[in-house]
Order: sequence, then C-alpha cells, then structure tokens
Amino acid sequence: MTALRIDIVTIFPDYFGEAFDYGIIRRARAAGLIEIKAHDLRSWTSDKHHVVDDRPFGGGDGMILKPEPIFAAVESLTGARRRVDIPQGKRVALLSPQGTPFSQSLAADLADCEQLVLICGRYEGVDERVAASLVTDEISIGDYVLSGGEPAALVVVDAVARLIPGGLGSETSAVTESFSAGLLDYPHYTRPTEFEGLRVPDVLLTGHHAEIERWRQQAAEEKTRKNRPDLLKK
Ligand code: 6GU
Repeated sequence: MTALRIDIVTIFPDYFGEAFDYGIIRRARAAGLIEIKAHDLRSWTSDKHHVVDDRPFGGGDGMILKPEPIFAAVESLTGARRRVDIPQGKRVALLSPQGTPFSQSLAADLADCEQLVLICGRYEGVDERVAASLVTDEISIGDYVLSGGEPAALVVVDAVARLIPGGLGSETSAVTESFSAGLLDYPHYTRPTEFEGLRVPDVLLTGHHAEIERWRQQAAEEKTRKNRPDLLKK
C-alpha cells in the first residue's frame, strides 16, 4: 500500500490553510493513506516579477494564465512535459468550468491512482495548450462559474480522500450511499421521535428490517424524483 500523493498547483497556496486538517482528510493523512501539498504556481516562473498571466490574443477582457509556468510545474511534479508522457497511474487535472462534469465514478477512478496533480485555473482562463496537450483530465464541479479552481480542488480532494480504502469512518457507507446506486440517499432520522410536532416515520421505530428496507428504497426513489429527476432518466 502506497499513499496517494495529491499536488495542488495554485496562485493562492495559502487558500488551503487548514482545509485538510479536518475529518476524513485529516484521518487519511494521519494514516499515511494520502499526502497533500499546495504549491505556488509563481515558484515555476523564471522572470523577476514572477508573472503567471498575460493578455488574451485576439483581444477581450481579463488575463489568461500563461502556459510556461504550468508546463514547468507539471514537469517538476510528474517528470512529463506532455500528456502522452504522463506515466500510467498518474493523473493531471485542470480544474475549469469547461471541464467534464465531476462525478462519483471519476472520484473513484482518481482515488485509485498513485499521484494526482490538480491545476487551479484562475482569472478569465488558462492558455488552451494546457488542456490540449498537457493534462489527462479537465474537470468542472458544476454548471456555475467560480472565480478560480481552488474551491473545486477542495471538492475533488474531499470526494477522493473518502474513497481511499481504509480512509473511511464507516467502511460500507461510501459504496451504499447516494449516486453509487444511481439514486439519492434515503432520508435519515435520529432522536427525538417527535420534535415540535414533527414525527419520525413509524416504520423506522418498528424494528422490522425488511419493511424498513422497503421504505428506504421507496423514499430514496421519491426524493430522487422530486430533487433529481434527471438521474431516473438514464
Ligand atoms: Cl473547476 N473552476 C471554475 N473556475 N469554475 C467552475 C469550476 C471550476 N467548476 C464549476 N465552475
């Protein structure tokens, strides 16, 4: 068993602060299952002012992240200067709103690799040669625009860390819960049985395990129909 190494490339390394010091990520790190480091993209610049961005060819608003520091970062972290040279077992992902949608199955794929490099996009874009020729994956976490890839990197690290074998509080919950079954999770309740007139469904108090199982399946389907009907149409 060798630890999954996650390298985050960002212009805001301090953004990640204590983010990896809590919960499952902290336990996975403490257990040696995962190693996470945030690197400053500016450390791979070679000019005096550590410039990482420039104006877009063709005009338009905003600044574009330059290719050279990103290619240098990936070379120093993986040994490869092109996607085709990235070794089996390593993944290099650009986080951008133009990426393929992040999903539980992609998280499971990434949890299986030995090294994951996450490149946080910033400003109005990243020079397209990074997506076209360098990275193995371009990932978006949803259909909305963030000002940078840093919050998305946190999302990816969290989803991946909890899928590493041995990194879970409860071994089975990762496989039985939402999405792995193609449905949302069923509703959960705990004490008290009545709170300000709001009752826990009686069936959950009966101890009839088969009936409880049936109720949970049906409740999961209803919740999915209400909140995520798109999941049922596949
Ligand atoms: Cl990965 N980055 C940015 N900047 N915006 C996003 C995103 C990523 N995923 C959804 N929106």
